[in-house]
Amino acid sequence: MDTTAPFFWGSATASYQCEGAWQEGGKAESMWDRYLHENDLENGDVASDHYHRYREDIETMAKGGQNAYRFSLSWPRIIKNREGEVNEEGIAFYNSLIDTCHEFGVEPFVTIYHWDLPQYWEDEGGWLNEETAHAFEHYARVCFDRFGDRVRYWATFNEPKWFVMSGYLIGNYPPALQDPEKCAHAAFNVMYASALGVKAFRAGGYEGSIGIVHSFGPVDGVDDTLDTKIAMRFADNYANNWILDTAATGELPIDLLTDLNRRFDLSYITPDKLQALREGTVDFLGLNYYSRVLVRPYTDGETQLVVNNSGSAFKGSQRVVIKGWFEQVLDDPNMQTTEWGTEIYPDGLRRGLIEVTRRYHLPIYITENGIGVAEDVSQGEVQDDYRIAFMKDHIAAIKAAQEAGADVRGYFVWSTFDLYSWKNGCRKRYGLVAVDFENGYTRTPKKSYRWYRDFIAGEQTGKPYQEEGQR
Ligand code: BGP
Repeated sequence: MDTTAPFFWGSATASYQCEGAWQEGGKAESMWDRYLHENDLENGDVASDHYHRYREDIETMAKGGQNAYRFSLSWPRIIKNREGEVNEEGIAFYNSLIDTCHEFGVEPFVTIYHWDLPQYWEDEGGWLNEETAHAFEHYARVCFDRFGDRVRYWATFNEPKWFVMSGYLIGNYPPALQDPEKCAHAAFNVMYASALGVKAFRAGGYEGSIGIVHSFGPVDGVDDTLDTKIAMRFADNYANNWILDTAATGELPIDLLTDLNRRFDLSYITPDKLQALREGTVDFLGLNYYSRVLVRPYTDGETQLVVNNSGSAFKGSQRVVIKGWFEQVLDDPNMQTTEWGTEIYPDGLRRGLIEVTRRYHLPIYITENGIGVAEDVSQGEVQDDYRIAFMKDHIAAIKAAQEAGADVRGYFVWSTFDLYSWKNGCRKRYGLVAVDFENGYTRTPKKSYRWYRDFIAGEQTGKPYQEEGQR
């Protein structure tokens, strides 16, 4: 890995959530296009119109002092069909986006898969079909071949846990299944695909480094009892270890496999695939941090997974109970939460980073961190002091972890500008820059954008940024 690279202060997006242009440039249909259209749900057909405005967006990032842009490539924009034919128009679009990054001195940090599976693979069973893993390997190789001369930072997958659990267990994302056995199978195929992608990267001798991005939920327990310790281990396996252990060490957690093997047919986990996992370990970990996982022992009842996709009306309605394993505490009245019920807990990041460092000894990038809020963008600059406070507290947690030995090399705010927030729609805004979805998709930087710009300038000049009044 390049140890001379500067610390990355950037921000992040994902193709489906920001590009729009769902039928332009020879793009094939994605599973999200199909699912949202068929169910008549708010969709990303236009999203933030980044496909047409990426130049303005990258220029704004650069003016904001950001030196890296984490974005994802759209598989259905790049590969036309199951035969693996390349869509040259899609390649041209990303060539231009990558070149624009370099023109403005912004390092492209590229995620190969951020959830927009081509529908032509979903039609064949999607992540339940091992062929999809091989198709991913082909797609990844096309990306390395076509963009590898200008991209030095790659991530195979964004958040396997989140899209696999949501798609196959909770059922609020496509393919909208609620099936624990299929969930385990999809999870394995995704980790296998990731390892095949890493192996292809190494075999091709491409420059740079490759990692995976995980939705990091460090686990805390309500007390020090043995029952809580056991529940914490189950929760850690569920929330973190099947991704981090597998990607970093090449080994799935054996106690998790033992438990799953008692319930399900795992005969698809063959020795050759286990070997591929061992050979496909990553160079770095990308951690997306939104919140910790506070755990108490399982008491009784069926598995329950309820996610708040609606904002304050359903505040407090979230539930995570995995039968026989653990219950997540989401109803503590002392918790500070967002309107969507996500706990705000910066110290989880500090402790989590120290623990991940202790376990894996790998370089880490914080590939997403941010707060989703319903904001009025029609009244000039959004005064998002809450976002500034959120970023400050989390950056302070990262610095404390660095002092304790964590090798953190970058921080990416989610998100670069307002975009489509999956099942929450465009109401849930994370951007440093406001997008007026109702009025021509105009962009207006928020107060947090200015704060981040001044903060970065302070970091880069070695004169740490101080608030007005403290100078
Ligand atoms: C992560 C995803 C992003 C993004 C973010 C915020 O899980 O990688 O794609 O959406 O979370 O989540 P949400 O939009 O559901 O609030």
